[in-house]
Amino acid sequence: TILVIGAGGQLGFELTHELRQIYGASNVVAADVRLPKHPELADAGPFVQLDVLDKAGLGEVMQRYKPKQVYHLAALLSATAEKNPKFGWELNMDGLFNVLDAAVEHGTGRVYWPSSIAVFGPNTPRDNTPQYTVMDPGTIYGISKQAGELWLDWYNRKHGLDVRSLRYPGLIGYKSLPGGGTTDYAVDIYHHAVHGLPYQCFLQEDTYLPMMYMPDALKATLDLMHAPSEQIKIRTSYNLGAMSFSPREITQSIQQHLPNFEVTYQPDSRQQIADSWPKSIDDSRARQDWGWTPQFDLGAMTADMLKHLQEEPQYLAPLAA
Ligand code: VAH
Repeated sequence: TILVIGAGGQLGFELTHELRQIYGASNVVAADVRLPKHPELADAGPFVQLDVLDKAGLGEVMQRYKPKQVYHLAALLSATAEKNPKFGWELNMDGLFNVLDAAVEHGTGRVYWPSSIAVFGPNTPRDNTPQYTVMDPGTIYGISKQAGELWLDWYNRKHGLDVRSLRYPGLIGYKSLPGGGTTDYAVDIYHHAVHGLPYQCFLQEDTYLPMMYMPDALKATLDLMHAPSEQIKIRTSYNLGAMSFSPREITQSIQQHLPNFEVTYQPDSRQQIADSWPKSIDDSRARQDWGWTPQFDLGAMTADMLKHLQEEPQYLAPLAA
């Protein structure tokens, strides 16, 4: 059995779907603190309501399902955690400790926990950011991810726990909406374009950020989790890259398909967060250690996103005109 904690989130929903395809729906337990907004989550396979801060509740789920693998994805993302810093720290850290301790107690084979480019900060070299470098994250989310990475490595060394992690760039997919991130504009913009609505972007048009299409993020996660343990040389978290683009460039790629689509720029507090993050990532260690290669560039992502959102309106966000 595989347990996905935070299965209702942007990544969790897609990862649960993918894992159920590979391992069989009944072998993948979806857990989330909120009842599913996507009916598929509970219809296609087992679902449990779980607050990862509830140690006893987590213990019961671990006892009941004895998962061989746990994907712990529950967290507050960058923008949300800045508005709720203490809860952001509590959920991101105490939630991680509860999962790590439960995994050691129940002898879980492998534990996955996502990190982020948010671990880098204003003094980190921003172009082709190396695996090992200055990291001075300025957001609570980034601080929690940096601390969490070091705890993963510690649990690996002290308890032999097979923990694995990736520093995701901004993730973009059509099946699920992001929740409170700084890179969410790159998802929202497609929904507005398909609705035929103009989009007001909360970042400046020349804000370059590392980004990745969801199929690539899922491939990287599963490639990492399926690699033999001896190939995983980094037990904090691997840099992971695919492409970088700015709001102007993603707008132009959409206008190739929808020429009348218009975007205006109204930077908000998320601009400062974006300006503290890398513009591009050196992920040579992921390529070297476990064979990472991305498939999607901006053009391919835009064509695929627009096609799915136009042909499968159930995924289209309901937007006020
Ligand atoms: C966020 N989407 O914006 C997340 C991610 C790199 C960005 O960590 O907070």
